[in-house]
Amino acid sequence: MSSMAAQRSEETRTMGPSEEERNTGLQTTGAPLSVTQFQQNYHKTTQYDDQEVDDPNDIQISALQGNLAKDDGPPGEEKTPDVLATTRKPPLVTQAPEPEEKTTKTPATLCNVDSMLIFPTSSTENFATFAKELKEPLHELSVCSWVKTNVSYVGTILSYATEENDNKLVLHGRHGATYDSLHFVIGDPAFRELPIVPLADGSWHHTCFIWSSIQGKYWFYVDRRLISTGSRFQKGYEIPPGGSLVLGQEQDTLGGGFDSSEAFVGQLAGFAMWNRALAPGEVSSIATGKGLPRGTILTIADASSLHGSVERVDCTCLEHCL
Ligand SMILES: [Ca+2]
Ligand SMILES: [Ca+2]
Repeated sequence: MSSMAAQRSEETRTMGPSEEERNTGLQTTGAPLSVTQFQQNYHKTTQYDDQEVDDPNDIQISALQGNLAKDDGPPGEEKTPDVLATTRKPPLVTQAPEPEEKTTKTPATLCNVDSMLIFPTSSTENFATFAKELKEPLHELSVCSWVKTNVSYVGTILSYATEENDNKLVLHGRHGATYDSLHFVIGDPAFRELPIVPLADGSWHHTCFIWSSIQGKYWFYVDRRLISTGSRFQKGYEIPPGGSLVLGQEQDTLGGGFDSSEAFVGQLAGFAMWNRALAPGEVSSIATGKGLPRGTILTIADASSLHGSVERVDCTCLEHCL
């Protein structure tokens, strides 16, 4: 009970800007919640045990999108900060942008991602597998990754199959599904449907999928905001070791049975997995580029077998991955 209380206390802190957020200005478009508002919302989100629940706040990461937009903008677009513009002689209207302006980029801040994997098409040839296996049963897990997709759905980020059940652990969406959502499967047929807004908008988003068999709960974070949570989800269940873990494709047989409509198309960066449920502060730490909390059991560096057209780009900071 005390750990639950601690968990709630941690969650409370994530709903409004932390001191760090206020200092860095990284967050946020939503107005901070008062304690009373949060308590009301928290109760709202926790009463739906069998359904995913959207966070009552409109989840945005305008700061990150703004930063990335500076790097992604079309050539020639004005990128110089105002402070420099005022000290520099204004160019003639007909002049091309001065080359040195392109060097005045915002310093990279979203670091410790290690590398990025590019899944260029929905071909079932495209996937990545790991040099390591899961060696111990999982009673808790956290899977976090930066995700960027240019299609209107989120395909399969991860699938873990065993001889007994091809859907022991799956994080997947599907092209052409009735609802745009992600399924968080723990031991098929048990799953939770998660909202993908705002994931499929062509920008980078940080995601964490967390499950605790001990508490029978799950948490889904996007850009360090808890956007879906619930209980009575596979309490007491155990994910067995020794199965087949695949990034980018949904397995219907051990290591195969892929379907192009479930393939991931886009980029994954900084993927990592833990055999424990990360605390909200740890999720924030990863999502703000400060590093991976202790105890990873797999990282993107272990995804050493790239199949089909999957490519790896080594990049310490997300801003330098593309
Ligand atoms: Ca499957
Ligand atoms: Ca399938």
